Amino acid sequence: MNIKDERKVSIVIPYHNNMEFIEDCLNSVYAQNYTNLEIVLINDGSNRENTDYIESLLTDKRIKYLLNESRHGVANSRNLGIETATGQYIFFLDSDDLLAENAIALLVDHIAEYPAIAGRTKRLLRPSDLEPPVELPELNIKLKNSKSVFKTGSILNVLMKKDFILKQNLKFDTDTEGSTDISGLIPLVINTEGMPILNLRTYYKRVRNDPITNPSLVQRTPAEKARDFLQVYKKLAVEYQQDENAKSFLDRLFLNYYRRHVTSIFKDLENFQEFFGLFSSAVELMDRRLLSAQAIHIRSELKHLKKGNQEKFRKSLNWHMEARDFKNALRGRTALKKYIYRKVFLKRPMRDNYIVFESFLGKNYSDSPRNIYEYIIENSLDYKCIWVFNDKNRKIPGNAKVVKRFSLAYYYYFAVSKYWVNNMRQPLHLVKREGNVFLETWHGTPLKKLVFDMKDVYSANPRYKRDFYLQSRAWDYLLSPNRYSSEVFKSAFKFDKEMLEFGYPRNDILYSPNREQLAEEIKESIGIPKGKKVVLYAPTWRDDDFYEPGKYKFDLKLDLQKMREKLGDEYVVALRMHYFIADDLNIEGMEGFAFNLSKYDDIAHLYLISDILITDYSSVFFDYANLKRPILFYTYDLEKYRDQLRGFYIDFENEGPGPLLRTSEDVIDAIENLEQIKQDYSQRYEDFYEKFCSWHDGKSTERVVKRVFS
Ligand code: C2G
Repeated sequence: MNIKDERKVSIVIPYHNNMEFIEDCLNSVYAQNYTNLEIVLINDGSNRENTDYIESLLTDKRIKYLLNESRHGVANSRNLGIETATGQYIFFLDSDDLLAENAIALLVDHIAEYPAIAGRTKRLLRPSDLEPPVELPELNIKLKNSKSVFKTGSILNVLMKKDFILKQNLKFDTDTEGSTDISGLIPLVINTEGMPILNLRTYYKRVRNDPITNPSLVQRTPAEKARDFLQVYKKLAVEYQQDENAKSFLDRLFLNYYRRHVTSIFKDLENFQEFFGLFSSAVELMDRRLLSAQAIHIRSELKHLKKGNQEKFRKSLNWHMEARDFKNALRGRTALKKYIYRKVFLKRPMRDNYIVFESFLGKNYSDSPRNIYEYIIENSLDYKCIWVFNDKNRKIPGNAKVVKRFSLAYYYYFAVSKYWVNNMRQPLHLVKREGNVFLETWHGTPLKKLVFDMKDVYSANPRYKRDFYLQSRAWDYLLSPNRYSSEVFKSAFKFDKEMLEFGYPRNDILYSPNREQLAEEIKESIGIPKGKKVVLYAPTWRDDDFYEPGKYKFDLKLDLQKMREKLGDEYVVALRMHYFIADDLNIEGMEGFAFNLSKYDDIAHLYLISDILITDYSSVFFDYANLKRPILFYTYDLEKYRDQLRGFYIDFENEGPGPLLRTSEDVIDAIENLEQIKQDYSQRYEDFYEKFCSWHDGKSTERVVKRVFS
């Protein structure tokens, strides 16, 4: 043990029901290169399951474990931590956050004569945030005014001397759930002039990705958080009335809070009275001299609050919100269009016979929305149809109005059309009006786990779960292709409205009586040589391999050269990338054998023309199985996909209707021995068909249209 290790650091971790993150948190503590630690872990009334779990992780001798039978809140746990701690230093860590490996060593090394020191905090949204920066900056220590260090109101990532804590009687107020750090911060603010701040990352603050089922304290609603904050502010403003330093710190916290949150708190008019009262009594306590430094609209709102004049406050706030919206609208064309949408289009009358269709984010004319649309025009139903495409010059059958995605016309039609038909999620900023009917067709039977069934999301968008939840609240009907999917959708999407268990309209074509003739026509239009059989390769995307949200990479691992050598006499290959894949396939030199059909509108046509499907974890095989043709799975990254990225709903390896293959050679081999594979998998295929395809009979579209549109 070196000399500085003689000073013990007590790390205080309050814990309440969180199985997902605690292990990473504890591991980051166990891995500290500063070893003279005492880990005070307070299990604050967790349920049995979580308690068993946490207890199984307490493998380190340096742990002091305290158990509250019922929940008392974070503030109480931290106070208990202070009472229990025997170290010379105390550091608070939240149980979903992580420490950098050298965090404690750095802080202890540089605290010197100061009572406290802070490190740099990095927001943790995705695993890559844990990687060190490419160029590690040189250590740099700044002395900062403690009022500005604590302007966020958080006590995390601060190492404090225990004797200072005891002398100042530093304690956290336990009256509220949230905003409890503030009471503990005040002694630090008023008794330390300057405080050292390190420029190196010591703390990773996790931004949880599931605020719906597992919200953190900061993910509660704006109203819940504001109630706590205002209560804390008022109590402390009275307590520290005579202490100018503390009072000015509190008033600044209040003003910042007001400026940042007032519009979201008052957006919900139901709470107007309550919050008017709460803010009025808070403003009463604030030092009036601070008003002069505020922007004119904030000043006038605060004055009306102070005088208790509701009408004038309401007017000022409305003006504030209108001005803010208008200012935002001037940021650019997109913002302006959204502004016109909200202020003008949404006020136009709704048209009961308008339907807006969109498939795969406007990329193509396909999938169930297409079948529903074609049924409507073929049966001359009295609707005006609007199709959304990225390309405004798209030509499609019938006389639908074509609008470019995110154009002004797009917003107009979304505002006035009663019906919306979409196979994906709609943008969050589209507002569902009273009377709107949203038919969500979705786009496949799930093999890979979805949304709320996914443990954690290593995707490009850390707000995925929250967004998904908000978007799916707008869906009135959700199509289901089989009973199994109905169950999954209920749990994965938390969908509790009407499930249309009619099979997928997109698969009707696979039961068409003239499907042979259709296939010939399609082959000819694509230019597939006559007499050649077609192998369709349609893999899915990888959650962790992207350029930016919605733009994913794909590395073609199928050896086309070898395939041509071995199979070229009999077959051609149709390559069909997932619509998220941004990489263009390079098939130079493969002309006549490989066809890149990634941009082809509807994959159902490609099913019709193919003799074999190769896929991986894509839902395409659930649809393809309707044709009862052979399916091969090219699953070169099975373990990673199954165990790290997604997880599966079914025992794919034992239930799938075809073999799982690891290499291009295996794939070629399987194609050369297709008859054997058909025989080997015939029973499995039948069972699979029964479970996933049997609702299909070519009449799904009719059933859907009759239910939703008449
Ligand atoms: N698709 C396609 N070409 C591919 C892959 C998929 O045209 N190479 C289309 C198919 O219609 C498929 C749909 O996109 O059914 C969904 O694709 P998936 O690979 O299953 O992936 P994802 O978009 O993540 O859909 O519940 C459905 C899925 O689990 C989620």
